[in-house]
Amino acid sequence: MPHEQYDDCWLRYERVADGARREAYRRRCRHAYVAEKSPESSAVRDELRRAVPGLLDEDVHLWQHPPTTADGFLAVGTPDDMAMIAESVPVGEVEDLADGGYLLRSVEWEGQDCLVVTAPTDRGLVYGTFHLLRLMATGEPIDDLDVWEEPAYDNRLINHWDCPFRGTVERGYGGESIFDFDRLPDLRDRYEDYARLLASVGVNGVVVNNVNTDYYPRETTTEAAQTFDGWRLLESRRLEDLTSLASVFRRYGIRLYLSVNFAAPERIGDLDTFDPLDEDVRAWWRQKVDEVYDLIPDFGGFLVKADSEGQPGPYNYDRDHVEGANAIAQALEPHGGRVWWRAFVYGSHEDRAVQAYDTFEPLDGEFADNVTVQIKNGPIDFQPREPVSTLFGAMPETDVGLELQITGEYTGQGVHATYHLPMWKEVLDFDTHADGEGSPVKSFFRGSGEGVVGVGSVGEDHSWTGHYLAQSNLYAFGRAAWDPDCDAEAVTREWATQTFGADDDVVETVVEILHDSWEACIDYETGGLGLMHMMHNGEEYLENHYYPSPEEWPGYHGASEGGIGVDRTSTGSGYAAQYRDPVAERYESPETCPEKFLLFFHHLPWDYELADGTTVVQRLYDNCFDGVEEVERLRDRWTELEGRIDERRFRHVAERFEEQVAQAERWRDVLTETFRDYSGIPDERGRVPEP
Ligand code: GCV
Repeated sequence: MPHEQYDDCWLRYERVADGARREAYRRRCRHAYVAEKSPESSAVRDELRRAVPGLLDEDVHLWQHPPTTADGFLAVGTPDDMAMIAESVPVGEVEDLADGGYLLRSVEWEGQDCLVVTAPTDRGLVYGTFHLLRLMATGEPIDDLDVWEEPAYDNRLINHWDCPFRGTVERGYGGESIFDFDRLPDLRDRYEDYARLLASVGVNGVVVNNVNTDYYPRETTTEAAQTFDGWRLLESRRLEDLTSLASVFRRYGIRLYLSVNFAAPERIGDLDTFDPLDEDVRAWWRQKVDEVYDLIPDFGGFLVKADSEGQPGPYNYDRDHVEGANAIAQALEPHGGRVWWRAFVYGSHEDRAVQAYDTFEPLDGEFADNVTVQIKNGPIDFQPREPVSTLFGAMPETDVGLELQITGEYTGQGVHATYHLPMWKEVLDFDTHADGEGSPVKSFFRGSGEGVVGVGSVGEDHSWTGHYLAQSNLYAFGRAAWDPDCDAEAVTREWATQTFGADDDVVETVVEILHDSWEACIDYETGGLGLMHMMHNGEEYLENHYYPSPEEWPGYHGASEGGIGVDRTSTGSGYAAQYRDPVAERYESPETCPEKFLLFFHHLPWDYELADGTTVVQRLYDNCFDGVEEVERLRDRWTELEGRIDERRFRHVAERFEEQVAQAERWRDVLTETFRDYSGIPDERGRVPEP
C-alpha cells in the first residue's frame, strides 16, 4: 500500500513480470523460510511480507521450518542456520565473503525449485534479500541464479546535515529534517522506511546530525539557519534517546554515528578547556565514549569538522589536526569506534584549492589507525564539475574516505533535475597516477577503515528529496558506493524501472533525461571550460548557491578585461603541481589541459583559440546557450510522459522543469552578459545583446 505522507521511492514492489517469468517467481518465492534469530533476519521477514504481494499478487507464506510444498521455496539464512542451505552452497566460500557479502543461488532441493539467499553475516542476508527483490522488481529471471556479491568498500555512509531541535537541514531541499530528536525515543514509521531505502542500496552507516554542530558565523538572516546546537546530542539524556533510533537502523545493518563538536568537553562537560593534549579533556572523551557504547554497543563513531568555517578545533590551542583527531580516536579505539575527520579546510590561502593538501599531506602516517580523513571529491566545494582533490593518493599511510554530495547544493537544489552518478563515475575513475598509471581514485578506499560518504538529501517532503527525480541520486550513491565499477546506465535503468514501472519507453526516457542532465547543468551554470562557483551568496539563506551572481565571486572566475580563468599553475597558485606527474604536467600547460578544466587552471585571453579554432569567449557563449537548449529538450522529453505515469509525479517534475528552464535562461543571460562586459567581444551569432 502506498503511504499517504511519503513516497515509496524505488521500493514500490510493483508487478512488472507476467506469464512464465512471474510463474517462476511464484514457484520459488511464495513460500519462504527465514531463520529467525536476529534483528536483521526479522527485517528480512518484514521485507518479504511487504514485497511479495506486490510482485506476485499473493501473500508470502512464511514458515517456521523448511517447508515441503508442491512447488519450491525461498530460504534465507547463514549456512549455520539450516541444513538445506549448508547442503546447497559451498559453505567455505560463503564464509569467506566480506561482511555484507552474499550469495543468491537457484537450487533444487528434494525435487523442489528453491532459491537460497545466504551470507556469512546477517547483514549480508538483508542485502541479499534486497538484491533478490530488485531482480523481481525489474523483471529479471531468477531461475538460474548464482550471484556472488561483496561490497567494494567496508564503509558506505550517509552524512546528514540535519540540525537537531531546529528541524532544518543545511543544504537540504527535501523539506524539514525527518529526525525529530525532541520526540525520541518515540519512533516514526519514516525512520524504518528510510533505513529500508538505505539498506536496499547497501548503505551501512548514518551520521544523523550536521557537521556544523556549532554556531555558524556566516551572513545569514534566518535565525534557524544560524543556530546549530547539534553538539547537544552528546548530552546524556540525548544519548539515551538515540538508542531507539539506533535499534531501527540496526535491523537493517546500519550503524549510527554522530557529528561532534571539538569543544564538547567545555560545552557539555564542565571543563574550562578542550585542548586535545590536556589529560582532563582526554579523560572526558573516554568517559563520554564509554557512555555512548554502553547505550549503543554497535555505535560507529564520530564525524568532526574542525577548524573549518568557524567550527572549533585543535588550532584553538595551537595543536594540529593529528593531535586533535587522535585525542578523540584514542577514546573510541577500545570500542572499535572510528573518527571521521574532515579535510574541508580553507580560508588562510589566497587560492582555497591548495589548502587541504598543504595542511593534510604533511601529516600522512601520523593519524591513529582508527582515524579516517574524509576528503571532498574536489578541491573547492561540490561544484557542478571540479578536478579531483589532490589529496587522493597523497596519503598512503592514512585511512581516507571520499565525500560526495547527494544533495544538489550547487546543481539546482531540488528544483533542477541534475543526476550526479555520471559525475561520481568520472571522479571514481580518474587516474591519479599516485602509484603509477592505473591508480584511479576508486582504488584508495579499500582498507577496513576507509570508504565512501554521501551528504544526504532526504527530508519530510512526499518525495523525500524535494524532486522525485532526485531520488535517483540517493539510489545511485548507494549502488556506486557498493560497486564503484557499476555500469552507470544499468544502475539508472534499475532505478527507473523500480520507480516508474515496466513501460520501456518511460524507463528509457527517464534514463536519457537523467544521463544528459549533468552536462546541461555544467553548461548553463558555468559555461563549461572549468569555471565554477558563480552563485549568489545573498541574505536569504536558502537562496545561497542557487542564483547566478558572478560579481560576488571574482576570485573564482578570474575575469578581467584581458582574459578569464584562474592561474593555478607554477606562475599562479601552484595548485597543479600538487598532482603527480603526468597529471601535474598535463594541467600545467593550456595546450595539454583538458578543455573541461582549462579555466580552472589557466587565466587565458578571451580570444585564446581552443583545439577546434573557437575562441574561449565564443565557447563560453555557445555552452551557455547549449545548456538552455538541452534543458528545454529534456523538459520536452518529460512532457511526452503525460498520462504514462501517475499525475502527481508527472506534474511535480513538469512544473520543476518549467522553473529549471527559466533559471537556466537566467544563468545564461547573466553569465553571457558578464563575459561580454569583461571581454568587449560580441557573440558571433548575435544572441548576446549589446550593452
Ligand atoms: C555543512 C559548504 C556548504 C556548507 C557546508 C560546508 C561543509 O561550505 O555551503 O553548507 O556546511 O560546505 O561541507 O562543511
